[in-house]
Amino acid sequence: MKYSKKVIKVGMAITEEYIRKHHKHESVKDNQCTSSLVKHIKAPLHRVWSLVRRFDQPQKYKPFVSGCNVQGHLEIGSVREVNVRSGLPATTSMERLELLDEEEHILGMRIVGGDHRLRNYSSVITLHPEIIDGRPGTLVIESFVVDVPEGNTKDETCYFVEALIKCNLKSLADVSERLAV
Ligand code: A9S
Repeated sequence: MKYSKKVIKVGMAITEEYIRKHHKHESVKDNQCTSSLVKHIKAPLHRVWSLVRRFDQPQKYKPFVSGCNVQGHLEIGSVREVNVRSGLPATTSMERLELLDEEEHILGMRIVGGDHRLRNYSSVITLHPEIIDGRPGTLVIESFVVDVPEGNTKDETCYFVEALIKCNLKSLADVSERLAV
């Protein structure tokens, strides 16, 4: 379906408002980089959220994750140990659940350890209902802030993390749309 320029303009303004409201990472330092990515998924919000909200099972949609252990229950402060697939520049990542809002469909996490180079990484993912081609869809916005590692530039770091998040969101779309039975 071809959307008019006006509809696209309104859609972008709404997305910008969501980013202003939920994806403002406070006090981004000069040695950090931050960005946000948007994905339109052709599946109803409750189905996408059922995958995103499982802090204890990121492997449900994240292609680079082979497994995950969480001590205790799914609550703010829970820390998960993420096992990473071979061939990536890491084997484990310790990640803390910072925010889980079941009403507003917001999940926030912070990386607190691991044998990788992403220091002070925190991310927020938000889900927003939308209509795509006349059917229930989900607008997903994911933003992050992370230290620029020694020896890398801000652009390289942003490019690296954005590429990973794009893979995660593509996989989230594939899994959500496949579930649409
Ligand atoms: O998992 C996420 O939500 C986002 C990122 C950027 C995860 C990155 C990663 O798990 C690798 C994919 C292994 C890449 C970590 C923690 C470090 C990496 O170098």
